Amino acid sequence: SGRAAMTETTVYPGGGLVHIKNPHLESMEEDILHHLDLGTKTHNLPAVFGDIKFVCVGGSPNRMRAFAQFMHKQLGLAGDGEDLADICAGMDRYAMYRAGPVLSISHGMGIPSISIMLHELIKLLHHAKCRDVTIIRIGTSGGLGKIKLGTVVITDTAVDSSFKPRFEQVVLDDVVVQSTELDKDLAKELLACSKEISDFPALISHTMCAYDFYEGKTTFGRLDGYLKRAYNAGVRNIEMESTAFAALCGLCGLKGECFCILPCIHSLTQPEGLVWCEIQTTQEPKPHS
Ligand code: R2B
Repeated sequence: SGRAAMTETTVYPGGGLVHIKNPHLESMEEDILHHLDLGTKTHNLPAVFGDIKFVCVGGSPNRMRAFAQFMHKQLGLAGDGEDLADICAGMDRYAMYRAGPVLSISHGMGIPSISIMLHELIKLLHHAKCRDVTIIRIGTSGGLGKIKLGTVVITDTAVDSSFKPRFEQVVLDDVVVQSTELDKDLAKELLACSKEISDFPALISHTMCAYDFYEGKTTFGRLDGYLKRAYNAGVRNIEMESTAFAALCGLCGLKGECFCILPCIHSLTQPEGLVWCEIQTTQEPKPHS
């Protein structure tokens, strides 16, 4: 299956370990992963998480719970998976569930929220000495162009609001720019997997990451050709986390991929003939079954 192919063909740099660019981490007496309610002194991280191979992240806690239950059943694990425990319940910020070698974690909305979660998740994988981990964002997004509703967009490159493959972050009083390339081989593997499932429309494209839902993402006010420029730059969907996700995965040697579903139930035709589809409900899409 596609899952087996993914583990067989993926080549991981640096012996497959997760690299942390903080030279002081190893000399710390204790590392508290505050928002995950985990820590190096309070938990035996290698024993609990050392065998994790896939990490799936997505916005909402309920969706990531449903995804873990789905994986539990798919992997044929003991029990019905209905009573999976939230590993991060003590902190009430993010929700984390595990199904065999798959970790399923919510990241909330937007770059600051996913960035906090990823910092702690990546340190968790490092402390746990996990090897050859693939991390996939399974998110929601708005679509650009006449794409069938429910299409899965597999991101090859995350771009910023100027359609550039970069993530600009303020680090103390500096603006640091990082690359946002994602793993293109993994994107192709995921597309191949989608073809094994009937009625699973999927495509590979650039994903644009906006900093805010109203000022950056919702484009009902954008009738000035911006969407056409985005489309011409190869963007087919817009969400709010992909550049941070791609930059952080790249920095730490993780194979990363963004995999966004268009939960479109409303569309607006632009004067240019482009269609902007945006989520208009609090109802999150159910994981594909
Ligand atoms: C998609 O949906 C959310 C905004 O409604 C945001 O997290 C995103 O990227």
